[in-house]
Amino acid sequence: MPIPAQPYPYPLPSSGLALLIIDMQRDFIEPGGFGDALGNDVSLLRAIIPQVKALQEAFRRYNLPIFQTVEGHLPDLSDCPPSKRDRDNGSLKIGDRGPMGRILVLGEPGNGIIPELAPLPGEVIIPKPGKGAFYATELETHLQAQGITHLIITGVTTEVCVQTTMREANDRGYECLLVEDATESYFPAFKQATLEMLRAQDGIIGWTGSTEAVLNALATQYSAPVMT
Ligand code: TIU
Repeated sequence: MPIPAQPYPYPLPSSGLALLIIDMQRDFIEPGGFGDALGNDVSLLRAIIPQVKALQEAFRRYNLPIFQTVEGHLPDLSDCPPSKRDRDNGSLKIGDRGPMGRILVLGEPGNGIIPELAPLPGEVIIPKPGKGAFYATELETHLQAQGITHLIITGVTTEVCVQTTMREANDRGYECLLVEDATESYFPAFKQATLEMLRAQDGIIGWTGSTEAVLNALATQYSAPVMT
């Protein structure tokens, strides 16, 4: 059953579907992290947690793959271009020590996924040094190994890491649906513009749709494994 979506229904496949959760890490959602250091109101992003959680639980229920990403750098910052570190004019730069450990460094407390969306053992977490989830990561290797062709995309922030990832995925041939109420930005106008530009021109980059539409379609198309 297709998912009601814009600009037209999204063709839900019988196999090859995965959920991609982008950067739902403390750095962007809690005070004292990278998002805060950049001068943003990080509380805005919390609004989507229930929807991302509902999608995560549904994909688990139907035994469909889930991939989460975290944006972060190696402790020696060898994978952080100086341009990225220098462009931040806040009091704390990437690699500096903040209230949640070193800013945007892999393994630090701030780099952890928020507790509400903690992955289960066996669920893949992709560390990524850039904004896109395909650049310098193992994501595509995982997707190819599992025969994934269709991605339901969620996470933060809409116009930065989420949009970059969806464009990278589209260029690689993946059919992408961005979940409108499961992605958020520090800038509401940027979120709206991103949704519109991605689905314009007959879905030039892909589709957008609601959590409810995705959940309803999943419930119709995939049956939960029988618990014994
Ligand atoms: N600053 C901002 O809006 N986003 C990022 O730096 N990274 C992600 O979007 N994950």
